[in-house]
Amino acid sequence: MAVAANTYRNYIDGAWVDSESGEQFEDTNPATGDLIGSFPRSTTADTDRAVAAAHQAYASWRLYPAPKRAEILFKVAELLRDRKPELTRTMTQEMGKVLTEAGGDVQEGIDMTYYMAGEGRRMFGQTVPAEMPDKFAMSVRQPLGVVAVITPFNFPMAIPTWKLMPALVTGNTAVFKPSGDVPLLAEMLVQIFEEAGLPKGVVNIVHGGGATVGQRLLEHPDVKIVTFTGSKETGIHVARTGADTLKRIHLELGGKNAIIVMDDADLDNAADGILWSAFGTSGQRCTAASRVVVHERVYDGLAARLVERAEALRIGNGLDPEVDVGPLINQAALDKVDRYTGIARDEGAEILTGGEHYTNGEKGFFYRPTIYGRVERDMRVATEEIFGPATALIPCRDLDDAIAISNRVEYGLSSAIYTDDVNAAFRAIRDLDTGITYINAGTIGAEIQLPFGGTKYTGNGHREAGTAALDTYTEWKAVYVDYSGKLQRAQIDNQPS
Ligand code: UN1
Repeated sequence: MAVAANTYRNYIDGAWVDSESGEQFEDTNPATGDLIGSFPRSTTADTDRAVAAAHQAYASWRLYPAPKRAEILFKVAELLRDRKPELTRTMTQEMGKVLTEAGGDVQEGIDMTYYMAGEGRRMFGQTVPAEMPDKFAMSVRQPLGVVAVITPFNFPMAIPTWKLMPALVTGNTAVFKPSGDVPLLAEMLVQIFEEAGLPKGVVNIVHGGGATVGQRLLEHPDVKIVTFTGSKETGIHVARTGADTLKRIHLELGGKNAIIVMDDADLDNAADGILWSAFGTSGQRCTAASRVVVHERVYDGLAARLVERAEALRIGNGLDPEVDVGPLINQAALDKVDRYTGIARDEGAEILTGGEHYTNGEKGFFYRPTIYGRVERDMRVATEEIFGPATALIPCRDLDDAIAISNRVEYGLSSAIYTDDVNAAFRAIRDLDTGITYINAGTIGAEIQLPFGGTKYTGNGHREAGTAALDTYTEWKAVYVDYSGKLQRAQIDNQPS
């Protein structure tokens, strides 16, 4: 077939190769519609080749001393740091988030890479006393094999590094299938791995659809771990399919994160936190605040501040440094937010601001920052993930009511409370059923050295980031060394009857 100027390939077993399908899909800029490049529409056979390469590479990669694996990751971190300006700009063009946020996404990738490279010299196990004399007992972390890394569009650099870096430093190998909306950033990351000297087959990238590449990864018996960030529906399918070959499944799914604002809160500070959490990245963060649970007594004051500030946000192409809110990722995402505005209206909520497309001569997928007012706790806009620049203001009576409303949804990623009352803050920490809670800050801005993940339908109990991530990519081996030179049995077998 005829190929466009910027035609990219898969990377399998240390070589850049076309898909055997010979087909490509197009990657476009969501702010302008401009073509960014075309990428292979890979097949099951391409996926099998990548898994075979990763499987073969695992035999030697697992035996590399971890500090040596880490040296390569440190080099990757340096290359990411050196290329931060270029990666940032490309991300804004490919994904749409404004330059400062794209820079933050790249920075999170750099931080995670350094952090996990550091694990190459830690990866602590336990040594414990043994029951018998002349016996030694310890535990060590062991890798599992090939990891399928399936990533979303919203953090094109940060999320792949959250998954790839702990997987690799612990001795696993990977097949990476990035979102078809952001294949270029993924490609650039893999180029950096290659440049840093990662041995062939340790990381492979296969572009293409979930129904082909993704599905094959879920079924392939040589894939031992699947790490997936995306929707609840797909996550359930991943878990179900992976169960047939007893894979370890790590899921990072939806959110319906709430910020509570109590009547003693600093309303200006709260309004700033809400704005940033609801409309940053055009609301396309798993951690975005799509609910604000506000004490009746301060409802009007907070609503007025939010509307005024939301209307001052500048919408447009994220390459323009004056712009605060970029486009949504694609037409389907834009349609979904607009559908929810219709639902909010039908359910009897107020549309305090926004609630419509933003055009103003721009071609992209823009939606006005939107606030639904006087939302009742069980309305659909109060319970379903929207993943766009829209948030629901839900009035509440007191702290108990606020916590009950917050916990009423099926997700449990991130939560926040604005209050000056230390007792209320600690009750919220204890009772908000989420994996992350912020006090006097919005719901976004998780740091990479603490566990990231959520309760309920947000996931299946695993965590990314911090040392908790190591649990996803390793399993424990307990080791006993008997240096007595004779049969000692064990304490339980030496008891008088
Ligand atoms: C996500 O939205 O999937 O806490 C990740 C934050 C970022 C990561 C978000 N550090 O908002």
